[in-house]
Amino acid sequence: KMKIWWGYLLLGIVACTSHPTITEAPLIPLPNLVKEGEGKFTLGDDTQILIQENNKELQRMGNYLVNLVRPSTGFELEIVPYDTTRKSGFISLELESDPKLGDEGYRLEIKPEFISLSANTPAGIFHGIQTIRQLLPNNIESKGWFWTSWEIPSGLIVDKPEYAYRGTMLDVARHFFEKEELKRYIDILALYKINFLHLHLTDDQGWRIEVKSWPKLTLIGGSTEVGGGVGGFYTQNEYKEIVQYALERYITIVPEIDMPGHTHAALASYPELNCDGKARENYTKTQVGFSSLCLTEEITYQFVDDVVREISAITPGPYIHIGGDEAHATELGDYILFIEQVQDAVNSYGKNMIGWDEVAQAALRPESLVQFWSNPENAKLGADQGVKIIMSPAWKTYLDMQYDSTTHLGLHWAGFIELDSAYLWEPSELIEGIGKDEIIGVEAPLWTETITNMDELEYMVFPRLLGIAEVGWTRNEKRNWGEYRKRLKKHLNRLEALEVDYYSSNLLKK
Ligand code: TNX
Repeated sequence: KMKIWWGYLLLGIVACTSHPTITEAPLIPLPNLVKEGEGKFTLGDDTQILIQENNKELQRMGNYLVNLVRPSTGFELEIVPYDTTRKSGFISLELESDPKLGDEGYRLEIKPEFISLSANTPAGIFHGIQTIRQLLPNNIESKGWFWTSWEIPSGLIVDKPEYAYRGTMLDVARHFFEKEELKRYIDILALYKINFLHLHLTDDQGWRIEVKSWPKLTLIGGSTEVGGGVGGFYTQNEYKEIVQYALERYITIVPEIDMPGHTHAALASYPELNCDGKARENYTKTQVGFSSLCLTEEITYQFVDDVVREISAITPGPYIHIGGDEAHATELGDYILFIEQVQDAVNSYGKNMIGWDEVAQAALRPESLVQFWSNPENAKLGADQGVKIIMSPAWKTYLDMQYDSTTHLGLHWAGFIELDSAYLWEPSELIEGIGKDEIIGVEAPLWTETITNMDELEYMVFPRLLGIAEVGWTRNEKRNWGEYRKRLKKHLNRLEALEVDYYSSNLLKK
């Protein structure tokens, strides 16, 4: 009798953990084409990863896959060069040239005998690996060894993103987050095919990045945070390590140095940046809009140039974000001239400028980007100048907005954002005159006035960000809240396996 009971238990475990068919697998973001096949592929200790010889990036992707499955499966997969005689028991990673797949797309074929993943670029291969990851049982995410049959349902996926820029922002200025916390966060972002992480490195309450020519910025400006905690900052080496870690996951770091407002931490560090020549006291409250660099002093422009030069030198990505928001303490005319000068500085170090939507009041270069957050008129001014727009409407994408009136963290100045609201929008249909051609993508910012640690971050970000990741990746016609809701419900087990403290919405309970 006991034997039969154990047998049922085992069957039960196997049945619950693997996805029955590929179309029933709760993939997020939803791929743009999924076709069912017959049977399933089973990952085993003897599965080999076949890669093109002499391709370093594919080699690295092979290693990434090996490391990904090792802890939970206990398998040590072998990476071998292509072998055309091999007919089964492998996953092949291959670069090809198929215009349909674009820069980040991939083609994934799963058969009982083998899995074949191909793309035009290593980034496409990486996204395809994330799909394989989500097709495996949820416990592939667990840190410890787990007994199950590691099955992947057969089928074909041909997929590519709708928008080139799919980002999120973390405000490390109001509350500081450690390097290792960022790495764990980056790992989770990669699973959802997010490819930009914008770091809001400076604000009134803190300066979080070492600038060698202005050392007091971190010494004084980095020494506290909202609420009076000890703050912190990244040395340039730590920052480079974060950038590299992200790069290896095809995530570009966008560093933001907010100017000319939101600069109180700099004004506290150096008296000469203030028009009255007096250093300010560190600020640990949350009201903003009162600070400004002194735009009439030459030293301010030296400061800006030094900061932009040093940050550009340690940022391989193409963008430097210069903030430009809520400069209420600056005259509009001065503001415009200042933004144009900062743009020149950014360009002179080989980078393109991004600014919050207010910067569109200045004359922008076509390679600059405008990040829409609140004023559609500004977004239009940007688009009229031929500049592409990043869509971050506060009332849809601000991850610090409360889910509803009972949420104990966050703010609600832009409204409450439940899971359905964050999902139910299309970037190209938000502002009249700003369509697909004007939009580079979407970004969901997390401001951290009320967010003090990773648990709180996870509660506000997950699972809301998954919906926004899908808004950025999946074609509008394919998206449907009712269907997404069911998929997300099934997907929650994966977040649990990842030990993510997500918000358990009533919308997912029925
Ligand atoms: C507005 S969005 C801000 C931030 C705040 C945020 C809080 C933007 C460009 N500025 O300084 O942290 O609201 O939600």
